Amino acid sequence: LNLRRSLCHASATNDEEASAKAAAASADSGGPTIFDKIIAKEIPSSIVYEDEKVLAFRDINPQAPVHVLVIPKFRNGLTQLSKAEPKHTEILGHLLHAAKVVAEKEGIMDRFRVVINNGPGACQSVYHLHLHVLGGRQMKWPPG
Ligand code: TR5
Repeated sequence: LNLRRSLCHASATNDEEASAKAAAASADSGGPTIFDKIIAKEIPSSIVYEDEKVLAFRDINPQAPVHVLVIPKFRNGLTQLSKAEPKHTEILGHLLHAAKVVAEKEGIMDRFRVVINNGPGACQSVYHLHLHVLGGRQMKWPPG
């Protein structure tokens, strides 16, 4: 776990972010996450797009000039993509479409990447499904 922490947190911008991630990194508890407070607007975020089903807001620790998270407002068991069931197909499609709308709004339609980290081994740190929309620089491959 320590190795995983250092692999996943090497780019953390400050101690607060690193410790928030460390606290969340180990498991999918099914409990509330920081994103519930962002959805409830108890914690401010920089909102890029919002509709009745999804919220898109800027990542606090951006990995590219454009780094937006797209999340379902109602988690409905979708702590991570590996929990997806047939009942989730509509919201999963809605999230992907919202990612495209975000790319359009941000002016990166011809050069963006959508990422879902699933589980500790993929550096997932918040257990509320989210799509990362990244762009505004040359995106490299493989992503690492
Ligand atoms: O590592 P995964 O894929 O789970 O992505 C979680 C993302 O949430 C990371 O890129 C974090 O930088 C981001 N994050 C974490 C917090 C946060 C945030 N983005 C916006 N606002 C945030 N607040 C207020 N608090 C966080 N702990």
